[in-house]
Amino acid sequence: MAHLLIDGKWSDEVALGRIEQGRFVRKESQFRNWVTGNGAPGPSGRGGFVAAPGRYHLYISHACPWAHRTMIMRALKGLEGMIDVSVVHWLMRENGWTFAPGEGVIPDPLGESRFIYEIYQRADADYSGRTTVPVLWDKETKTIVNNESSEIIRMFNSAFDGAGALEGDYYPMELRGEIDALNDRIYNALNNGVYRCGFATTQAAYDEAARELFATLDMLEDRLSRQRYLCGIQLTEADIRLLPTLLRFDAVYVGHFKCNKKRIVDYPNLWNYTRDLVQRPAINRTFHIDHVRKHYYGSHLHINPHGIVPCGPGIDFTLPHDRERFAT
Ligand SMILES: N[C@@H](CCC(=O)N[C@@H](CS)C(=O)NCC(=O)O)C(=O)O
Repeated sequence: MAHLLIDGKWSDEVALGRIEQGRFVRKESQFRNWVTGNGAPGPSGRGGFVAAPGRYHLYISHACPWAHRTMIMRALKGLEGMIDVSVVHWLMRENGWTFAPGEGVIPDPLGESRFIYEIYQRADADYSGRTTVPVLWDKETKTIVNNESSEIIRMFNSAFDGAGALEGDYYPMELRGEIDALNDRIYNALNNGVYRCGFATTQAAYDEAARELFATLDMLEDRLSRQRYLCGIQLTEADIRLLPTLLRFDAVYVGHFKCNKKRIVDYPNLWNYTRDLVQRPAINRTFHIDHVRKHYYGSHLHINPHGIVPCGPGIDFTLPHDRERFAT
């Protein structure tokens, strides 16, 4: 399980969230400032964080689905040359996320941190809380701008548009109501729903989470039988938030989190949709299935005490897909 900083000190206390009546309840992120085109404050937090190439640094894990969405938006918006990235080791044990050497690890170029918790200590010497990824760091004021992935992707979508980002609006005005409603349901039932299944400590809590999860997959399967993307003809933020969970589902959530009523490969539309998206070069280069498999099975020792990583299943994300049958 994950450890915590308490008053700036690394502690053995453990909390990815809390358990209430057997139910897993995720804790909220704490740094909530926004990068904006002109440095004005965003929907929360204070201003002063102007979008400028080279000013911000992103700390991520390739295993983490929340970090994954920020990497997808960064790639789709052409921000790879403007916002550098550090990648942690896949194994998260008693020191939280680390920069231990390993395949695909990119060390911290700024503070030469060994652990992600040091980034939080540097931002706030008295910080208490989880030390999660993703983290968006401001090199100029030397602090964390934001550690909430849903907000980081929102700012990446438009803040850098005047600074050379690629065209494309993944949260267009006319679809916001629909995107927000989908995000809500997909967050509770899927993105966080898989964790609610995997970390439940009572049968009733597990049953409730599993029921919501598969009802939501059924709903999405139906929706995607009629249109290419969740909101119709256009790829949106809702798709970007769904995809990381779909990409991890059969490899990890089916076994490790007991989400095994059906697999994604058993849903023809969801499975074709997953391949349609992951085969795009910008998205493909953000997906590292080895980090995913080794992280979950190796790190959550409370549900997999020996940390054994299973040998399968083999999943072929390169198979052709049939999604071009829809108009775009
Ligand atoms: N609400 C956060 C959640 C991020 C999160 O939970 N990240 C996990 C990895 S998948 C983490 O860093 N856990 C470490 C910990 O809790 O100590 C977001 O969406 O950015």
